[in-house]
Amino acid sequence: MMQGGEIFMTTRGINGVVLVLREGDITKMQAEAIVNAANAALVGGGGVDGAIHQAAGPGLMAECRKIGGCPTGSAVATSAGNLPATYVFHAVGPIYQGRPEDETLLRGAYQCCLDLAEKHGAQSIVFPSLSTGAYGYPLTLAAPIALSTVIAHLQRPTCLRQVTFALLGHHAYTVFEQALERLLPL
Ligand code: AR6
Repeated sequence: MMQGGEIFMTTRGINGVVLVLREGDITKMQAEAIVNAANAALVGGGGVDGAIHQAAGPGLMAECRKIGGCPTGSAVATSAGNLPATYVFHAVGPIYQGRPEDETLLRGAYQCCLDLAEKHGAQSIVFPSLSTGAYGYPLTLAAPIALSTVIAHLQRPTCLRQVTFALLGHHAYTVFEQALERLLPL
């Protein structure tokens, strides 16, 4: 029986960088950069986007409005308002349609955030599972794409010391855990 308050977490070391899978709400997790699952117009919405804007306060939307938008498969940086972070990286994953481009765009969204982390010298970053809510990307397909993009990035020189995936609900956590076990068996 699971006890209330139990924290589900898995970690791996990659070239001295810690990769963490953690079940829970991304707005409750601490990192220098928090990744938002945004839309191309950067106008806010539900899911991660709603929770991040709610926790950050109205200044975040003002910054997004000034930027004006972000292509699918890419990401833009703002400050983090009231969140315990320095940056929010607003990443736009694809709306899943079962096309080969979906994977390229999903990889691109993760990679752009990793590149923004390098550009800003962020040592820690926390990702949600992009595109797997309102945008309908099947978790079992999205998890290995997300993880393999991060793992490949961490196999090269990086300023990152910790990369965390914040996974809402035990199902999402388990799917990521199984994908990680296949990519980096213990
Ligand atoms: N913390 C961590 N994960 C979460 C949280 C949270 N607080 N809330 C939801 N998830 P979604 P998308 C999970 O819909 O699919 C918005 O309206 C959720 O269970 O947030 O990229 C935007 O404005 C799912 O697995 O993002 C866009 O229009 C994953 O995070 C659109 O939705 C992503 O779900 C983006 O859709």
